[in-house]
Amino acid sequence: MKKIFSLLTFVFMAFSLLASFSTKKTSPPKPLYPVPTDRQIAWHEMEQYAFVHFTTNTFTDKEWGFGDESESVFNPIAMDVTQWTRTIKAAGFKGLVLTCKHHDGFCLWPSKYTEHAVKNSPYKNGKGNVVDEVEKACRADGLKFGVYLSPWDRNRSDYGSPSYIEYYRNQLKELFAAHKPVFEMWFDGANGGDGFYGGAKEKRKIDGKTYYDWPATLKMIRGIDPNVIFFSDGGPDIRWCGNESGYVNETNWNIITADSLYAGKSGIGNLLNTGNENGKNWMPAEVDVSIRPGWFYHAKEDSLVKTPEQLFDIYLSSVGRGANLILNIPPDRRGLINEIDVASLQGWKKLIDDRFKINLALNKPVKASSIRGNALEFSAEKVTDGKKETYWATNDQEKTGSLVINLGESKLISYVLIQEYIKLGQRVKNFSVEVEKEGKWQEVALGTTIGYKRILRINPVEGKKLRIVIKDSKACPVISNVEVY
Ligand code: FUL
Repeated sequence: MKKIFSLLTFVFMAFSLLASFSTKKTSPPKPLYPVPTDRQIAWHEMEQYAFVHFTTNTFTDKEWGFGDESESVFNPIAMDVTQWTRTIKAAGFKGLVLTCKHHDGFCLWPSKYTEHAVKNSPYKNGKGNVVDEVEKACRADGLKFGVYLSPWDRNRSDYGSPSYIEYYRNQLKELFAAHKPVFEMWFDGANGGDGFYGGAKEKRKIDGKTYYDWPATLKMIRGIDPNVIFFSDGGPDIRWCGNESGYVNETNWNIITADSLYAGKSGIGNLLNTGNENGKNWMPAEVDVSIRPGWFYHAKEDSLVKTPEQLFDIYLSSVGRGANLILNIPPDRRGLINEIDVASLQGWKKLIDDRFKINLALNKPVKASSIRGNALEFSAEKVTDGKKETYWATNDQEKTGSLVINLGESKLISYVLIQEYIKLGQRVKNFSVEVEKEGKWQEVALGTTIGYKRILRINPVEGKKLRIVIKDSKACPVISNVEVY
């Protein structure tokens, strides 16, 4: 009798639990515009890729070549681009962006539009094509390939006049026709100043807003390669983060108003670093920083290569704040990534693998303050199911809420990773993380924006239950993932 009674109680409880989830279909939250395009989503998911700065500067020990360097200086004697891509792949990067031409104008491919190129260098007796070799090595190693082509050209006599724009576009056509799909095109904001300019040796100033006629150039490239992501100070797909030191602001909005932005515009560093909560365009930040003080290899900087810990800090202040990281790794004069840089990258990768080894929250039970329409589809457990297309959401009018994750037993917690489902827009403005200690909630971290990914480093603390409190959000929060390490 007792057994039957407890069985009935169990059936009744299970039924009530099921009944508490409404059977009528609850609609998902409406997108909060602006939202990312498909190609921006694909870019967010890359998270980190390498920059490779390589040109005559590597051999002349300069950062900005004047434009009068002889092609004969470019002579990497032990060049092995497969060592670059192997190293980059092993460090966890998803792609590589190559300086096909830097400000000095020297082209790493045998462009038919100039003699100032690798075809007139000793490298492979003028038969080499570094761009092609790197692109092929990337494909072989499963890395995406990206192009940097400096708009500023200190070698060209016609820099500053309309014919240079034609030259620049012809080169883009050459590169994209031969190497598409290109995942990212990097437009540098450094533009104009003194240079060789075909022997004129003078200072030239251009109007960054009008000279390049970017809309026409971008349209032309999209015609050849529809999915390329354009980077510049003014996007349009992704924006510069406003510094070259390796961070975006803790408050990092993926949105900004692009109207008045253009590459090289001065005084916009802070805006680019934080984005704008009420911006009109989805234009997430990319953090560009070098593993060395300079962008090009200089033997005198061998002792200044960033350590694994420094790179880990950069990882947290870029990827960990919802931006993407483009880390520059410049090959040396042999044409190899130097052993010192390789060791540092390996150490960094090991730190990441060790510190984010076991996700303590995976598949753990979660309780939410409320669930959208009480629907299973938006339930709290969606944040620990390991699936990126599922999410927890609240009802439309609820802009606050909390999630309690039960780790099952007391664990040492050092990092908390949170992701918004950005396909529906960026929402969260303010949140905190708490850990339960002897029955009381103790605040262990505070945050503002989340976006694609937010990683919070906390003073290691023991705890069995962890609470994420969304204190303010532009619209109902939509959280797709929480990980705990
Ligand atoms: C800057 C350039 O002037 C540097 O040389 C480097 O290429 C960096 C990535 O962008 O604006």
